Amino acid sequence: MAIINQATRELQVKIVYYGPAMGGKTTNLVQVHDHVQTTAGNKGKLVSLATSSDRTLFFDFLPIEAMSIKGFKTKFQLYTVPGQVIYNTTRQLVLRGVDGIVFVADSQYEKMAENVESFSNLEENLRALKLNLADIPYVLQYNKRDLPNVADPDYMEFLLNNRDVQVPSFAATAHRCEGVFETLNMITRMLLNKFISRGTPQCA
Ligand SMILES: Nc1nc2c(ncn2[C@@H]2O[C@H](COP(=O)(O)OP(=O)(O)OP(=O)(O)O)[C@@H](O)[C@H]2O)c(=O)[nH]1
Ligand SMILES: [Mg+2]
Repeated sequence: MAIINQATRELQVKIVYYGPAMGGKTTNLVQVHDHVQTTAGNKGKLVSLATSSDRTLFFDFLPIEAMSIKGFKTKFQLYTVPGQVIYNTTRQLVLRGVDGIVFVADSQYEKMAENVESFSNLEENLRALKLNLADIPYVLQYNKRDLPNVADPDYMEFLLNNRDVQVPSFAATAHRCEGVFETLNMITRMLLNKFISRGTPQCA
């Protein structure tokens, strides 16, 4: 749940990067951290809790501060979940208080079953938190487009973006920073629209 502090005029929003193991969630945060343009001093530190082989063990966390909008200083907290199937309890914990989601799918053809499974796991975990995906702003990212064995984006749309309301989706090659900011800009815009333009602020 976004925290809006009327006294300090700050809006704090939590975005979770979700998706199958090795899809590129951590890579997105690393690229955001390396390239984000902020005024001096407000770029947060990327905290990663990973194994020696770089698999996310608990989560990654990156706070970034955006410009003031309508007098509110906005702070985005970016988290990743561990994609490995066994870490489901951790995924549920990281999802608590989520405001927006970036689902990072792996475009390699042989990963389609894992993408679909991870997407259903997201819906299940939200349900366990009494949340409904339809009520949460989210975007899809089709990552690893540089690899030779990728599925057609239309096929990925058919598998992952076939609900009543379609959401924005982006092709990406995260380790080259392609598509990373397009994805982040869209989810932040959707969240700002929700919380500042239309939303009724809730005091912290
Ligand atoms: N070829 C290619 N490799 C990528 C791309 N994005 C990420 N990778 C690589 O894929 C591997 C896994 O990326 P991570 O960002 O650690 O994946 P993750 O989704 O955080 O994985 P978990 O933490 O296990 O859930 C790393 O070796 C990345 O460098 C991409 O667009 N193309
Ligand atoms: Mg990771």
